[in-house]
Order: sequence, then structure tokens, then C-alpha cells
Amino acid sequence: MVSEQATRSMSENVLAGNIASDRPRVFSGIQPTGNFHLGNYLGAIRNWVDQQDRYDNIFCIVDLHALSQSTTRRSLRENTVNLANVLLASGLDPLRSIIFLQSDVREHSELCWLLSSVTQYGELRRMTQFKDKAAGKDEQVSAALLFYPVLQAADILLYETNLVPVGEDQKQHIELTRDIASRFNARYGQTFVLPRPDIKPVGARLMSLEDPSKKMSKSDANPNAAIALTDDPVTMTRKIKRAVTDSGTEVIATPDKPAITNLLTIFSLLSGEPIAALETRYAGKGYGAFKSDLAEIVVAALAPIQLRTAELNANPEIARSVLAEGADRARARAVRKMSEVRERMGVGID
Ligand code: AQP
Repeated sequence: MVSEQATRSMSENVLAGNIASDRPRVFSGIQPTGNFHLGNYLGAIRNWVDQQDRYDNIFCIVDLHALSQSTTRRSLRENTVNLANVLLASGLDPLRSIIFLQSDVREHSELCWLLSSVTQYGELRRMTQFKDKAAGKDEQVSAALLFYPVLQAADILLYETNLVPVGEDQKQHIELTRDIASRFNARYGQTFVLPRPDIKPVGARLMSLEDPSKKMSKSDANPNAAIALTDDPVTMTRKIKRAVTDSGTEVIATPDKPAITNLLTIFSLLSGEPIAALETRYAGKGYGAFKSDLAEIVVAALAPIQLRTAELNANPEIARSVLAEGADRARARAVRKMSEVRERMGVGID
């Protein structure tokens, strides 16, 4: 029988990159931009947690990406520690996953620059996220916003990633990452693994509670559009009760009922009950009863995460040590890959 200590040192060695893992490699990132919401949780974080035992996992708090939008020194620091605590409170386990801060591993910035040489300006300008955020604001948005997908490609390619679990909004960036990797491989020889997006069929695009044609988003100016992971029970309940609904009174998921479909999706993901079973249960009961029960489900699902996050926020040294250790493990892998990339490109001399 293998002792717990032996299992632990084996997983630590795999995480450190000293022993090759035979599991597919997963990499994903999240920005410390505050206002983390139910879409971030159900579209990304919860899937990362649920899949931890299936993959060789690397999760990154992408603080350099957060600089593409306006931020302050203080809020970046606070959001970074808080996000680390949200991830730990949600169930990411440093013994099964590398969890680290992007800026702690300088190779991300270096690879971003090298990959920019095989990325076309036109490709970046056509990215939906850039077009949405930059529309009509040429003189206000940062060049970092344009470069965002190149840095994202560097994050992913640095770790020989097979799978990138993300929400639907990131699909286009993962496709661009594949294009960049293919172009690099064609020009310099086989160097990068081509990653695939891992997008779940349900929950990959939770919509705004105020406008079901828009995705639930951190940067939405309307605070009622998203359930924040930090909302208290009264606020969550109020937001759900005032969420826009569709015409009619039936609780069913159909394309002409996007608002109720969105709420049913949230209910189903948090309760584990299929949408069809919920439609049957609420047949003829109207939106009121459905929304009251949904509010209870959301409050109950987020309460333990909130409690644990608050405990961890009171002990910030835990997050600091998890991130420092995670960075050491990530760096060991990143340094090896970067030396291969430099060699291939002829950057530096022997
Ligand atoms: N509405 C959503 N539904 C499902 N998944 C979502 N994600 C974001 N919004 C939804 C997923 O959350 C992960 C982390 O996202 P991020 O921190 O990189 O930021 P983002 O995608 O830019 O998130 P926001 O809330 O939409 O921020 P803004 O307003 O700045 O654009 C990703 O996997 C993302 O797909």
C-alpha cells in the first residue's frame, strides 16, 4: 500500500515538473479585476475544481492581463489576494493544482513579445473582445488590450497545455492561440502543443440578469446585472427577484425565452437537477415561486464559499505562501520551455 506521504511527494514532484504526468495538461487563467460573479464561478472556477483529479492542472491569476484595463495599485493588490482566496475557498487544492500569479513568472511577458512577431495586427484588431471594449475609444484604450490575446497565447503555450477550460467568450482567443502556435511551429519547427478549448455545453455563457442578450460581465455598469460572489443573501435575493423575465408565465427553456432559460440554467447547475425536471416542477406555478426557490439555491450554494473566503482573507499569509510555492513550480516548467523557444528562434548566443 502506498503511504499518504509517498502519494503526496509523488504529486508534489509531478506538480514541480520533475516527473512527467501522463494526464492531459490543463491551463486556465482568471483576471484579478474584482466583482467576480456567478458566470466566472459556473463557467470556469467550478469546472476547474471538479476536474482537478483528471488532469495535470495549472491555474493562474493573470494580473498582467488586468493591467489592460484601468486599475490602481491598491485595487490590483487587494483583488489579487481576494481572488486567490476565492479560488482556494471554491476548492482548488494546491496539492493537486499549481496555483500562481502570472507576474511572478517573467517568462510569460518574454514569450508574449516573441509570439507577437508571429501574430498579425489585423488578427488582433478583429478579436471580438477587443472590438467590444475598444469601439469608438481608440485614444482611451490601452495597447495592452490589443495585445491581450498574445499574452494569453503565451500563458497557454508556455506549459504545453492540452486543454483550456474557459467560458464561451474565450473561444476565439483559444483559436487564435492555435493559429499562433501553428505558425510558429511551421516557421521554427515543432515547438508548441496545439491546445483545445474545454467549453461545457451548459453554463459556458451565463447572461446578464438585466439584459439576457448580454453576457454576465464584471465590467457591466449595472450592478444588478450580475450576482457577485461577495453579494450578501438579501442582495442576491433582490437581484434574482428583479431579474428581467420574458413575456408569458411559463417556466421553460426555449430560444424565445432567453431570460428564463438563463435562470433555469443557473438553477440546474447549482442544484444538479436537469432543466426538464425543473420545467415539470414549476409548470403552472409562474415566475414568482420559481425565482424564490432559485434565490434560496444560489444563497445556499455560495454561503460556504463566502465563509471560507472571509476566513482566508483574515489570514492573507496563506494565499501568499500558496502563490509563492505555485510560482516556483510553474517557473521550473516555464524556464525549460523558454530556453527551447529562444534556441529555435536564434535569440541569444550559445
Ligand atoms: N458570463 C459568463 N458565463 C460563463 N463564463 C464566464 N466567464 C466570464 N464571464 C462568463 C469565464 O470566466 C473566466 C474568467 O474570466 P476573466 O477573469 O478572464 O474575465 P472575463 O472573461 O473578461 O470576465 P468578465 O466578467 O466578462 O469581465 P469583463 O467585464 O472585464 O469582460 C473565463 O474562463 C471566462 O470565459
